Amino acid sequence: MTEKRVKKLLVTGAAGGIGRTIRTMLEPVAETLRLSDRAGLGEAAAHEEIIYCELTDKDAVEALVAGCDGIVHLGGQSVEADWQTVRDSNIEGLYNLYEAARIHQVKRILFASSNHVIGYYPQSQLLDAQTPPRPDGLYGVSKAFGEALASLYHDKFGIETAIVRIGSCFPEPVDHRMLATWLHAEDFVSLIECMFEASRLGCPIIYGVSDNDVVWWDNRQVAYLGWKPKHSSAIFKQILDEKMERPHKDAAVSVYQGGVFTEHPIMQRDEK
Ligand code: NAI
Ligand code: 15L
Repeated sequence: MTEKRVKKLLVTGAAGGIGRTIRTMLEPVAETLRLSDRAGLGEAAAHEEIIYCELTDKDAVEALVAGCDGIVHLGGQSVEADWQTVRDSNIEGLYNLYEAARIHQVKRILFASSNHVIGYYPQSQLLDAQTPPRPDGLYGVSKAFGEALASLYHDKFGIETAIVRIGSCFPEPVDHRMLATWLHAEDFVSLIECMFEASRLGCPIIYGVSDNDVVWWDNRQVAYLGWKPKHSSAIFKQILDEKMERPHKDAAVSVYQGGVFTEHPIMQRDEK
């Protein structure tokens, strides 16, 4: 990227696993990074601003978004939990974010959706951007809400969102399922670059996955973004085969795209 298209990029959830990993890699994307979370973010580098913010606090979120021209929204509940926890961060918090974006005329957002929006599809089925949600829990339902909210703010207000159904963004795959779902952090960052560089983004659904040998998701409908993941989970296959037995073919982790998330109960507040 030669000229930085984004002047001030807000990254929510910057203290989380993905946020911490990509923080230093985002420097080429924007002139200034505004990093936000409710958890610790350390010291700000020269090109960074740090603002602590609870996403459920509408006024605080409105102030957080002021002055930004792009958002990477990673903040929120990132695994299955009780309804109140999911609702607060992923429904209320997301609504606050889109309202703030509308008020401050932020035109482009990346929404970190999840493969758990489509977790109940079988691993044998190839999905694409037209595939409707089939969530595997309340967390997946909240991400489906987020996808719908992004669509509404696109149609009504012209705010463009890259809805990224992230697979598994970790340093390496930790089980056989992740050979299909793995997303290398560098590939995620190159997607962020592409979505802010594109002359027209729209509101596409993009599967956030590296160039793995095992393929469940078809990104051809977003080829116009020019995103080409460079990494593959294939190099981890032998290590995984040596480290652990393949799960039984009838186990949820072998049958469903969302794996063990399909087995979680509807959690109550005191059993997180
Ligand atoms: P994480 O749980 O490590 O980080 C999420 C961050 O959001 C945390 O630092 C937390 O403090 C913050 N947060 C949560 N609720 C908040 C609130 N109400 N107000 C302010 N901050 C709040 O999650 P991770 O792995 O970094 O994922 C980032 C995003 O990507 C999440 O939205 C997650 O759902 C999504 N995602 C991640 C995947 C992965 O493989 N890591 C896969 C699919 C989706
Ligand atoms: C997710 O949505 C979670 O945020 C992450 O922690 C992993 O569980 C990932 O999906 C996955 O399915 O591997």
